[in-house]
Amino acid sequence: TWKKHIVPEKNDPASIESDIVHHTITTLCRGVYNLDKLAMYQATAHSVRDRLLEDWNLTQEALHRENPKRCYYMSMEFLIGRALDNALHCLHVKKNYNQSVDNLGFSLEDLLCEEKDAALGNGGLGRLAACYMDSAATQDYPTWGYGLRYQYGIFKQMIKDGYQTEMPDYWLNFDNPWEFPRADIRYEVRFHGYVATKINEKGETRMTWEGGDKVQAMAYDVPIPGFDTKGCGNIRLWSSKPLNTFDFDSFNAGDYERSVAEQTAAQNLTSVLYPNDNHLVGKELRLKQEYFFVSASLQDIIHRFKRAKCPWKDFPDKVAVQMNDTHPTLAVPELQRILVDIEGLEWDDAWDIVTRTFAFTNHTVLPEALECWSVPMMEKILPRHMQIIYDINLFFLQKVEKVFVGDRDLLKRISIIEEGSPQQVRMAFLAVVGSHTVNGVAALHSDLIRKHLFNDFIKYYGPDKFINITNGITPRRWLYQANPDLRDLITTTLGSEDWATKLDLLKGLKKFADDTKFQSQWAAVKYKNKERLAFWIKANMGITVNPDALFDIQVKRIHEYKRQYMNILSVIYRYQSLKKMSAEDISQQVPRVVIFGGKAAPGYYIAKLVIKLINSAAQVINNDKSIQDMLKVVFIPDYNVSLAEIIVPASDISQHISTAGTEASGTSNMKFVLNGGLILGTVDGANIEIGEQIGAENIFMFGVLSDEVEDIRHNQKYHGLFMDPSLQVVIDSIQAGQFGDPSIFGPLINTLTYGGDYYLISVDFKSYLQKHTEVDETYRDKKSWVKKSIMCTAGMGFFSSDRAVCEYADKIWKLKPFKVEA
Ligand code: 26Y
Repeated sequence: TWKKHIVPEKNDPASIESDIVHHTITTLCRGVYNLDKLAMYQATAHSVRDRLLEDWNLTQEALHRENPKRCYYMSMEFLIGRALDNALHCLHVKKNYNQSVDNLGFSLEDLLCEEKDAALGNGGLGRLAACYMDSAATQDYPTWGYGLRYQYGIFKQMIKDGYQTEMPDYWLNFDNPWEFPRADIRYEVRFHGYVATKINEKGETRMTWEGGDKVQAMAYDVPIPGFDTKGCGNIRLWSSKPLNTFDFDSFNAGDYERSVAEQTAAQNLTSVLYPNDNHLVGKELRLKQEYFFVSASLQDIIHRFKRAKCPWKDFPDKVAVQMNDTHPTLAVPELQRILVDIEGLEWDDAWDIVTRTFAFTNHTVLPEALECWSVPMMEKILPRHMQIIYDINLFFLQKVEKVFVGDRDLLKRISIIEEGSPQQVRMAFLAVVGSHTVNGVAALHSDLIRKHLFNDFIKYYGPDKFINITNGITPRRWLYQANPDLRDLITTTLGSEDWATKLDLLKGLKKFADDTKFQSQWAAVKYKNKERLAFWIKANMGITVNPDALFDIQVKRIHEYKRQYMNILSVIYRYQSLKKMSAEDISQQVPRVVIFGGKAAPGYYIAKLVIKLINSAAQVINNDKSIQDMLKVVFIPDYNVSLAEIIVPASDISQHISTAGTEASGTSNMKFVLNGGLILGTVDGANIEIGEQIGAENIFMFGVLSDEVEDIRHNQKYHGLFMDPSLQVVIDSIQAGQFGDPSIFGPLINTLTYGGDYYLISVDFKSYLQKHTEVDETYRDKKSWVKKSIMCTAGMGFFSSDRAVCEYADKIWKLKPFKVEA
């Protein structure tokens, strides 16, 4: 009943208006006479958050009371983006907020743009975690996310003279209404130190980890509203703080400065997100972040478990932990350590609990992305964990040896410790051994990890431990919110909004695919979205693009395996073809706008050169009057979640052209198709399943198959490269200086020539160009294009993250929805 006094009860525009004004005066301490957009955004956000809080409290209280089994999604990254618009939709109050904000003399759409993205992730893996939290909340699964509260999220990208430069992301410079600091929820985390033995209460000898340095983890909660439900989820993010107890004794006066510096170092632990995507740089600070993260999260989980006074053996019936890639794998030895060293369990009992608790999702097969940590580094920072990992490995290898007697090669291959100097801990193997279930993220990818990366493990465990759960995306953010006109058209056509939580209902659009009126409405929405993007490009970059042109988009992290390089090479080829045509012929072509976006890891030299080449090509092509605007190239700087919300709905075609077998799934492919964009892709990741769902006639696929790649590489190595002549002309033109000083691009071109063309650009180039021609021809027939576009959206039900999260809950977490009543 006390809640009645603080929770806003009315959602009519006048009540909302007074709540906003209330927050400007109290929360912001601002008079109405000096309100700017930012302040107005903050007051609005606070009033929305009040409305969320009720649901948050209801949910957490009910969970506390009933104590059902819960799942914890552990992820070093959550790429959430903005929260306000999403919350307004979830609470179904957007319309009234529009009016209230309008009455106060502002535009809600303007205010939404004031919010800084929560960009606590690199790319696909982090965005996937955010989509899964949305789906878990929407479907009332008692699931919490655990992560880190980085002071600086992914860097801001700026383009200077065509090159990427990086700036820090000051996302917390202003008050963040979407987090609740929990000053009372703090845990200590230890590093370094030494291992000793002690006798416990039962008189048994146990190891104990002593000494070293300690830092404190403090919790911040980010509420995750569910759509159409009273339930509200949560992501708990840890921030490192120096310990309150300042140990003066151990420092004499001369060491005072150093002791302060150490406090600062503690604080810096969670300062910055490592900006590498699919490439490990084995830095000590990163290892510390990983341990800090799992230690704080497990302490919190165990604290909650203990409140119910269940016996330890019931732990896996109350707790499921999903590890988002290997980044949280230290949770395996950490839980084993807590159970054996601190709680006094026997090794085997503890190990049984550990392996019934954890499950592990693999997101990559790229060797350079697989986490391996040097044993000496691990020994120094986490001495007790290193011992435990050795023991886990020893017991595991003993069991394997019993089944495969004398197979020393197998033991060497399957060992968690890789021999070498220095020795390395293979985190993926540790995660497999410590989990009951391992999953890949698309059908092909799961097949590949069963066939290669984890093949030896299948020999020992059998195949059932390794499953596939194809990724999904949340239809709320990626259609309902990002594409309001398409949302409304779909809702009117299907007669209800139910598709937003039951995405399979989209198949109801199929019967309208040939309907001329519906087609023209559908095309009009796409056109409007293209205008919106064209407007953004003009306003922010000064480049004019024509919304009648075919919008061809590739936005994702810049990486050699994703082959943005092949894309720009084909653009240059197109440019040269135009240059060879008569003015009359040029005017008959299908006009194209090729749009790129994405960040390169700051230390990834070749990826940065790709960005430079794109911008250099754009410079020449966009200013060449002779091609009559038949081709434009745009590199959109600082691609992030909120830009994606504008870019995705505006595509005619998008590109997902990784070398077959390298892209685990891809999720932007799903976002584009859901919004009626066609795709041009290789036979890789989720592209394959998208094709199966929407029909082969609605997808442009090309290139070699993943099981051909190995042989081709082998042949190239021993018999030399065959450079496709069409590719050779493109390279020649770059080397001739058509796009500026050719010496700049030398190292990039070498990846194709002397470098052995590892990602098979020259092999796929010809079929890639052919597909582009097919795309142009198909686009000429507007009617048939629109039909394909409708069939795309209509076939995407399967790729809802609701479906994916259900699969996790049923097959892995053994978790049921927990409905909160109002
Ligand atoms: C270890 C560290 C350097 C590291 C950091 C981030 C390694 C990998 C990553 C990120 C990986 C990632 O984003 N993988 C992507 O996951 C998506 C969600 O499953 C997939 O759709 C996508 O194909 C895959 O590249």
